[in-house]
Amino acid sequence: MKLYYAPNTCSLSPHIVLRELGLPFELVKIDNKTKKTEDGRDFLAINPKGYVAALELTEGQILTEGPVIVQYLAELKPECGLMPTAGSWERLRLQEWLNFITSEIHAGSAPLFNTTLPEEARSAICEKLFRRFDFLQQVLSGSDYLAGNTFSVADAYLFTVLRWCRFFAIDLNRWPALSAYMVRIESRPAVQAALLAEATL
Ligand SMILES: N[C@@H](CCC(=O)N[C@@H](CS)C(=O)NCC(=O)O)C(=O)O
Repeated sequence: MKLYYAPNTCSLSPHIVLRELGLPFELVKIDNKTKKTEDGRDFLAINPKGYVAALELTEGQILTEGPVIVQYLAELKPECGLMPTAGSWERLRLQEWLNFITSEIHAGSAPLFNTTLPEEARSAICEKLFRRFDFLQQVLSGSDYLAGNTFSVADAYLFTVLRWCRFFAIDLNRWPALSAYMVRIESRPAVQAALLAEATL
């Protein structure tokens, strides 16, 4: 498998999951501005949507959309327990988390990367985002992980998008359970290895 990624983006989530599962894979870096791969190929020919993450399967298909990629990967090695069994209530809860992260935190915070955003728009985005953080603070005050008592693909994703707060000058210490969660997830060997490989440590 090949993971098309760009440092400091949402592709870190499937990257972490690949390492947590101990699956063999190759990393291919994308320049998100030029849409070229590091070996000079046109990324738009690989993923016409033009964004990471994209996973090239051994059979040649390209799978996109981070929340779907991590579910595909976890399903390859169910014994690793990164996702509850299909058909269970716990699986639905996990999907509920993935959807919350993608729509409320990922899409909810990504506009803050735009440095020309007027202050009014930034405040409105932060006001809504901080309500989501308040909710996460409540949940993570009573649990080390999002779904159940163990690390799951949802944690790889939440860690990835909350990490962007450093670029937005948002101090996560305002939500002590969230900042403790970030330290907890970052200390995992697979997360350390992914960060090191992307050279963003
Ligand atoms: N819906 C996609 C969104 C992916 C996405 O937002 N990728 C960003 C990085 S976090 C990107 O590559 N943006 C570049 C672009 O849109 O041109 C997913 O969840 O995988």
